[in-house]
Amino acid sequence: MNPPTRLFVDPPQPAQPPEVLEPGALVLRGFALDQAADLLRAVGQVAAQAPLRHLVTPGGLGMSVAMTNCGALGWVSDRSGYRYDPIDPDSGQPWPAMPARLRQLAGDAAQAAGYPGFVPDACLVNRYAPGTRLSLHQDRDEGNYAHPIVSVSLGIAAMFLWGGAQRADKARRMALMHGDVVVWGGPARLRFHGVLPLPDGSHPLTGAHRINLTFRKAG
Ligand code: MD3
Ligand code: FE
Repeated sequence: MNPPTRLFVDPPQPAQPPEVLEPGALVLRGFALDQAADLLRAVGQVAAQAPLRHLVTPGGLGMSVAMTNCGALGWVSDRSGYRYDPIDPDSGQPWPAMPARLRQLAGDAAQAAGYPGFVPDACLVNRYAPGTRLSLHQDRDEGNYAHPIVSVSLGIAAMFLWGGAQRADKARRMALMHGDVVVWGGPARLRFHGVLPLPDGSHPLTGAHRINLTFRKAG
């Protein structure tokens, strides 16, 4: 009999050819799998300099996702709104530099999805604990929607919600597992999307968490 935690660990998924979700959006299952431990070490170094924190929305509520950033720009939210900022408001210092292996992975994934020459200047680190969710939203704070967004999922699998151009459009559900990379660009760039509450579980590399990295060209 396996120990109970084993039941929540995703089976290893070898890298697979890109799967088209809709024009402009591709999922690369297992693309980051062989680098996952290195990526998580790099994220740990970022979080040692710029600790994960629960940002406040303009409405005054604390977000259930814990966030930090690396790169020249970081996404922040406070009572005044959402923005990309070169300075970590908690420390008054620039965000930690984007580790080369993170930038490289994002560029490689974008290339594999048909977006060559993607050089992100922002990497948002989202950490989900059991029960953490991200409600439906669009990513509209970047300067130029011509650039894709690259998303890397690590740790406990989550159910991703992927909607349409309008908030009310019916959303599809898709499991995003450890090592999966999704690239969203072109006509899919402004899709509404979100994440259902994270289930309980444990992953050997992240414990009771899911870590999602989103790479953008924000400036
Ligand atoms: C579809 N993060 O940080 S990543 C976010 O899993 C965000 O943490 C989620 O949404 C997460 O803004 C989802 C997948 C994703 C990222 C950007 C998108 C999907 C997207 C941009 C456009 C359309
Ligand atoms: Fe988003």
